[in-house]
Amino acid sequence: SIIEKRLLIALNQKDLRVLYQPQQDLTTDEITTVEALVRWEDSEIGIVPPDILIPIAEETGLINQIGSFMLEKACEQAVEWANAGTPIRISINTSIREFRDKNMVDTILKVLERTQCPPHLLQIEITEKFALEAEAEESIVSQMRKLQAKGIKFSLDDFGTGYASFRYMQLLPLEEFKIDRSFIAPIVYQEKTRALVQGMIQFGRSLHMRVVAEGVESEEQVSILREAGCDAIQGYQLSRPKVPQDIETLFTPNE
Ligand code: G
Ligand code: G
Ligand code: MN
Ligand code: NA
Repeated sequence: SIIEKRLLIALNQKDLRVLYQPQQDLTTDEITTVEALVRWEDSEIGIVPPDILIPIAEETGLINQIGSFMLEKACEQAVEWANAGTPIRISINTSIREFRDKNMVDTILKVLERTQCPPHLLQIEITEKFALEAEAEESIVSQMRKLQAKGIKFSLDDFGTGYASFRYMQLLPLEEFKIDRSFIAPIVYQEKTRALVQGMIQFGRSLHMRVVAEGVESEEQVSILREAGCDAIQGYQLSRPKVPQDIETLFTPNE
């Protein structure tokens, strides 16, 4: 397809951009983590939003190249911020398909080494939207363990929307999960969803996992989440995804 052809060109020219969306820790109010989000505006076909880009990249196998590009950019950015006295963790999105690449662990470790990025500044989000084939489970878990042993953290994205939320939670070595924004939107006015979110947070606490609420858009939502013991928030209430220079102003310098 035309999109596939243009995407290949864009990847070869490194003509994709990365925006960063901060997360605020609710105990310290500090920004400790930012999520890296891919953006693509092609000179011929215009803006291709991630919702269209990512599925096409998955079908065509170009998702691995997007993953490498994002990883490299994120590591370079993490090093730049760390050198400036603000060691912020960067969380990148991956598709479960990227783990089918048997070289994934090596690729990640090489990029960390080349960029001199401390592994603890990298987090990898795995979305639970995609079904995990039984025969792939063992391999994914072992790849994750290898990376985890180096200090890389794993987060389960879009929690609550997949086919097997609890299965993923049981199986995968995860430090964190992110409550999908479809659960956060109604917490102020829908008692049932509020109870569900409070339950998810308690569940995270009993598993000693960090719980992040996504899509937080109002101060009322922040209060409910804070009260419920949620660890961190991400969403338009705090900041939209932005270019690095525009979110640096939110960081607290470490002296
Ligand atoms: O930023 P937002 O609309 O822009 O992202 C839409 C979707 O695209 C989200 O589900 C997000 O996880 C996904 N996404 C954004 N960037 C990346 C990326 O670099 N890799 C993968 N696999 N998914 C991404
Ligand atoms: O699935 P993932 O969490 O990676 O998706 C991130 C997506 O959510 C991005 O498209 C980002 O632009 C979007 N997003 C981030 N914060 C908000 C928010 O407060 N409200 C809404 N509606 N979308 C958000
Ligand atoms: Mn995400
Ligand atoms: Na999500």
